[in-house]
Amino acid sequence: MPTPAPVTPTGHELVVVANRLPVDSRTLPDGATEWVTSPGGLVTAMESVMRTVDSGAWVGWAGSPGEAPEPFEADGMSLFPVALSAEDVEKYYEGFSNATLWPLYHDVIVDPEFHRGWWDSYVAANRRFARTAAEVAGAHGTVWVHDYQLQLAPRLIREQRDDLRIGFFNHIPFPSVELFSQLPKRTQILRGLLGADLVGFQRESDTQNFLTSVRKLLGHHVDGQTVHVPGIGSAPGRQVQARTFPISIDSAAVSELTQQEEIIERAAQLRRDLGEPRRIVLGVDRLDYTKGIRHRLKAWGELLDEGIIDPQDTVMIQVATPSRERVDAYRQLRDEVELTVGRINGDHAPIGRPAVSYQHRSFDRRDMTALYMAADVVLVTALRDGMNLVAKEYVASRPDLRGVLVLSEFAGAADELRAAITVNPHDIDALKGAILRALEMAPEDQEEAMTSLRHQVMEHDVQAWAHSFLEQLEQTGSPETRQPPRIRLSGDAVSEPAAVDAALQALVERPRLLIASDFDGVLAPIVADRDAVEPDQRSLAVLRELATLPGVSVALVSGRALADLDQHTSMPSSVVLVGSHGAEVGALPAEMHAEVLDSAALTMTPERRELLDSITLALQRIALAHPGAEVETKPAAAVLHTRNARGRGGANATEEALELAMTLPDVTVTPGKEVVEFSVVHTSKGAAMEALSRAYAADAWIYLGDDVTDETVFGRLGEGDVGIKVGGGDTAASLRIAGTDEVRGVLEALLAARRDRA
Ligand code: ADQ
Repeated sequence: MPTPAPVTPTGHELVVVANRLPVDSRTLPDGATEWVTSPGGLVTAMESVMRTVDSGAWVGWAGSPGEAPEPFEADGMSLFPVALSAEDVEKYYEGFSNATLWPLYHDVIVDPEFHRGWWDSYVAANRRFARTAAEVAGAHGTVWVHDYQLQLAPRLIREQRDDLRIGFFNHIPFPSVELFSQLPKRTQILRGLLGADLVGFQRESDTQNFLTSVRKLLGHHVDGQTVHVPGIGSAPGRQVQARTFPISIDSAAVSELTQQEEIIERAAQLRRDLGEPRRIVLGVDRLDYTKGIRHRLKAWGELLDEGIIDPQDTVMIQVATPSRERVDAYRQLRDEVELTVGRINGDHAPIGRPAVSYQHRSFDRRDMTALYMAADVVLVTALRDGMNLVAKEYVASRPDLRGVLVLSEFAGAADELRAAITVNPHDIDALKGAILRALEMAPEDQEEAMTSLRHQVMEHDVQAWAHSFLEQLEQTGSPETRQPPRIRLSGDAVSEPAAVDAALQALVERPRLLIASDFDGVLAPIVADRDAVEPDQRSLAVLRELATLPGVSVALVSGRALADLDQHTSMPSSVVLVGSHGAEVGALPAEMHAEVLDSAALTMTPERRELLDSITLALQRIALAHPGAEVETKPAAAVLHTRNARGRGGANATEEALELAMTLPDVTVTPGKEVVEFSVVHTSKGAAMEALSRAYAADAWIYLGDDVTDETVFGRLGEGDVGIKVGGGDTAASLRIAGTDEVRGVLEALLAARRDRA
């Protein structure tokens, strides 16, 4: 590769975000650094996709701890290195990614470890990847985030760049909800993933597991493969798709290698080196406990012990690539595997030749192909595996239609490679039986099975995989399906009185009517001291009166805590009070409870209580540093008020609070007028109105509001509903009036018209 040319971060059309950059560094004799492309399947897939866009970028770690190198160009792609300190490598990568998530997602083959410090580092590292991605992606570009190390990145990117299409692909399995529920930060992870427009998995069962977790743990509505993520604060609701995209390999390139004279010769040499055995059985894996290497060796050892396999004519090669050698479980596995191989060889190897040839190192592509060509049987006995590319590489390496694949039913590849001999690797007898069946398979049966397997692998290659994911993302993440906030009125010109009148007249004709209003700025003028608020008593009296009319229900929907709202309005029990932007609901008729309250999104779990305490503390620190700023606490939220802060203090405090928000993936942050609310339950005024209107079976509703948080209600206006914005500013409401005096007028007109109708 040529000397790296520095690049400047300009808008890239397609940005891949993965833990690793597709390059490794090499130090030259003169001390300079050279970058060499690392030839993984993902790199190959992306190369073909990157050729179809004007400018592609890759964000990832360059592989050594410490400062990140400057961005550089490689193979027509701009590479943007992300820095990971030695501590990040220990906690984010080896810790939370590989000692917590990896075992949990692979069905707890070993016990997942959990440490709170690891989580903090995982959040911080995800934020760093997300920030770089948000910086380098062009307007309305596409970002594709890869794998379990970066599950928070989709949401963190969206918080900075709502114009982007964001996709996520999980290369490893997604566990059942029962297992996933063990993860202490499970809801944060789900919310992180739901920042994407499209979330992709290897197997259909992974997709279903994810959807079930979203439904059960977040309470979101799931319709087929679509998750309906409710609107948060002023952000509108979104739809997220979950789909299955089984990954593959560059099949044609592998198949092509098998035609090269030099590689054919390497395969023949390999057989000679092993003493021309009649049969060679091969295993190729990263040295990982998920790959079932111990089970395979156990079966092999027993077949030798029982004399069923003769080591004089049958040899096993086990390639075990060094992997994650600083993680305890991996060190232990290596010891066990090497001990077992040593025992088998000690007991059975003929002099000068191994019974198991064990290779603990990396090979280049050409050597790997030669190994596949020489192997009569390949054993893929993973206890759990997202896909397993070795299975597909073996098939692509056999255009001669010879060879047999033994494949674990717990590898994703088993869904597609139906003509393989499938096996449950936990059942050692079944595994021994499968190995023997493979060794004894007649050439014509091998040919039939291999023809079918090749059909699958050659047609569905990694390029097709990448293109189909990106095509689906393009449809899913299109602005039309994203439901951007609709602006019906701009500026501050008020509506014609006749238009307001006509809307009210049409509304009162509906049999069941819901009348709802915000409090501050609508029923009471905004004042500096929130406790000294003076509501318009006539407006409140009219609302009480409306609540007595047949077919009319009345609700007050406010950002204030419920108790606070109650104190300032003194409403009778016939008026429903909704506080904390929908998170607190006052007394309700019993039959409405299920509809309005019984939602997982609203439950105050111990986890959420703990989170709220830490947020309150952090906000109090910010308020202390900016005199005049204050923190209000509510049952499910903490609020920073900056109205009375001096000079730039308010703006600075808000900025610090929003910065804090970035570190809290499981919090709904709602900025309002000189106020930022952090809620640990997930709702909005709009969601509350929707639930109330459904519970009342209202034929239509009217809502009056002045704040940005009221836009979550106006965004839900349906046919026949009336939304009235009080005061200036862009709004999705259909009508605008000037202030609290006009609100009184509207309420009085409603009362008179509804009475007339009665
Ligand atoms: P891995 O767990 O790494 O990948 P796998 O799919 O088998 O597992 O890919 C391993 C790759 O490394 C293969 O391409 C193989 O040829 C290569 N390899 C193995 N040993 C090697 C050696 N000694 N020298 C050189 N190359 C070697 C994760 C998931 C999988 C999923 C992939 C892709 O765990 O389930 O299939 O991502 O999504």
